[in-house]
Amino acid sequence: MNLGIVCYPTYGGSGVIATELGQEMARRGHYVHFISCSIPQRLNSFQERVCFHEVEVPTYPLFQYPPYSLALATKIAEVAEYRKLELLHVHYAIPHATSAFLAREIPPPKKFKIITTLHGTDITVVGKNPSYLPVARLSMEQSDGITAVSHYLKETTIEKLGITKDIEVVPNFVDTENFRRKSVPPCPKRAKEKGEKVIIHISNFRPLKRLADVVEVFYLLQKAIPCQLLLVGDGPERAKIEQLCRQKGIISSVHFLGKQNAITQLLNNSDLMLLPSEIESFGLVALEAMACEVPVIATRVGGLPEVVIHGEVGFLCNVGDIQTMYDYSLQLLQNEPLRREMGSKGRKRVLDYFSLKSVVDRYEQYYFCILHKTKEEE
Ligand code: GMT
Repeated sequence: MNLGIVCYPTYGGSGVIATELGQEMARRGHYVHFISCSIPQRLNSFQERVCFHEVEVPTYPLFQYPPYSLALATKIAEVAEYRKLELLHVHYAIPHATSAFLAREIPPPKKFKIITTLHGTDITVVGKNPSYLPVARLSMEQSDGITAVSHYLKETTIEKLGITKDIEVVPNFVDTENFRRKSVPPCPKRAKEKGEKVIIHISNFRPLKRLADVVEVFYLLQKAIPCQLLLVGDGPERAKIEQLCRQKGIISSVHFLGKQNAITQLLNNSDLMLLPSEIESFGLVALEAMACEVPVIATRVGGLPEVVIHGEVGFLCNVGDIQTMYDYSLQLLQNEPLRREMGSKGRKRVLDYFSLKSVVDRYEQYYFCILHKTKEEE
């Protein structure tokens, strides 16, 4: 089939999932057209049947905010017409689902079907905001299919947006060939040489990731055992968190690595992942850690309990409960057999429920189901 994929290109789970999905669909013989404002971060090598279409957003002094949604709609319409798109899969509802709907209205008539995948904040933060809600609801209702990455997100979408259309839950996935336990160069070298434990956190450093909680837990941990903290990613909270680490006198044990591509190397050098988010519709980084046999301590919110099974592959705590996160972290870091057991159960869980092959199979079946749906069935 000729498949279009619209996503955000930056670091972030939705862009990663969209890219991996498109690349796997191309390996399966489909023609895949990525449409985005710049090349998706994980689309970093040539692949047969994969093409990238960049959306240019012209500016004009009158525009306080350049209208990306309109430029995207125009680009979708152009790709749909000239590349004969049969299906357009948009990741993250706002504004992608709206641009897709608009693009289909642009003459000459277009028949491509639209599938919208909800990733989380497109519903839980942005979508339910009164400034966007009516248009988010309209765009979703106009999609031919909707998927959500967790049961939590499906229920929330129904409850908060009053969507009446069927929502298929298709979880996120990870490439278990790439994300696995493997021998990698040590990092940070000093920690490895001294046999210190390594704790990792990966995110886009937005307030909802609660970076300060990571620092507070680490502060207690480094008083109890020799350890270091890897902070991977970047975003609005970074300066504040660096300042917090200086104030607490722990800056020399905290590595602010910024955005990184070598996630598997970093995970393979880590003993524990901390993910204390205020909300998380899925938590793709937890899955990546589990695939590399790294136990995860996360919060009991959103879709995280569908990913991290408490007491099996890590532990779940209430949001902001630093003491419990610390207790579980210390328990794991001081008990290597338990840490390893949870790590291997995490890997097994990923292989059983979240492997690239099985989840892309589900997307592919869903694509065909939507393509073959007749008008009467809609
Ligand atoms: O808004 C964000 O946090 C970014 C968004 C994204 O584009 O990656 O993250 C959401 O989608 C991911 C992929 O499905 C999920 O793993 C994240 O849990 C989800 N973020 C939130 O719900 C906060």
